[in-house]
Amino acid sequence: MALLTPEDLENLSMQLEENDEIARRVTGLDIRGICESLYGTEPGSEKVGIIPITAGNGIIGNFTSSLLYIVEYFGFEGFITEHPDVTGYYEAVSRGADIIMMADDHIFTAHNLRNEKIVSNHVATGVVYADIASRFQEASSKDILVIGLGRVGYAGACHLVNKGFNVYACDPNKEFLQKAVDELGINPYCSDDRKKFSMVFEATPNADTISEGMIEERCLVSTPGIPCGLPPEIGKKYRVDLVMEPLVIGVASMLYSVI
Ligand code: 2YJ
Ligand code: MG
Repeated sequence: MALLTPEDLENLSMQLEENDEIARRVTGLDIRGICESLYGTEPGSEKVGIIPITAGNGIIGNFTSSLLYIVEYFGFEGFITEHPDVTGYYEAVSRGADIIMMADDHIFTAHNLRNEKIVSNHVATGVVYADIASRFQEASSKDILVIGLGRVGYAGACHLVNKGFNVYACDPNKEFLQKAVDELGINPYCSDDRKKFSMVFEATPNADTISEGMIEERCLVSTPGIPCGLPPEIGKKYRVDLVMEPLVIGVASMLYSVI
């Protein structure tokens, strides 16, 4: 997965407003409503301790401050520890954190110390973006396309299968595709199939993964991938509704999933 940059995290509140509006228009629910419905939870008095982590490529400017913004936006109490790493962990627990959030270059986790639930950003992100795609009110059928079957895409595909959708998926990695066929029973999709979708969940770290042959006019594309898989000219030509945002939606999903 691509590492976030400080630039990706600028204008989070504006991006959140835009995506909330699109989500409301195409699914009938905003991000908060989608998370509440997805997990059946609502924030209580949980306190979230956010710990900066220096391992690997180190601290990312705007990362922990963005998390604090998101935590508070969704109605939780939160704080960033003064120290990073193990010292920060000790500080977070000592200050009474109920939920610990921290990320290195490989994994970003939320761990609820009270109920022992733990989730990774990959899984929470895959599940929520897939769920958003599947809630498209103007969908022409229960067929849904998943592009990319890495950790994010696989989690989303699994959620869609469990929700009773007809899941088609593609990935250039034949082993990933075969695993999803064997374990989830998805239909392998290849772009010569001439089948078009009204709901697309895209989960790749690449641009231009969506081509004209895959989509119906006025379809919904839901994607956490940076860069965006939908070429802007195709988005315009097919009047695609696009839900895409670098951090907030995945983090909201993490929080609601551990409470
Ligand atoms: O604490 C910090 O500032 C850094 N150690 C944060 C690192 C953030 N990690 C990432 O961006 C990784 N790619 C994993 C998170 C997946 C986000 N979709
Ligand atoms: Mg992408």
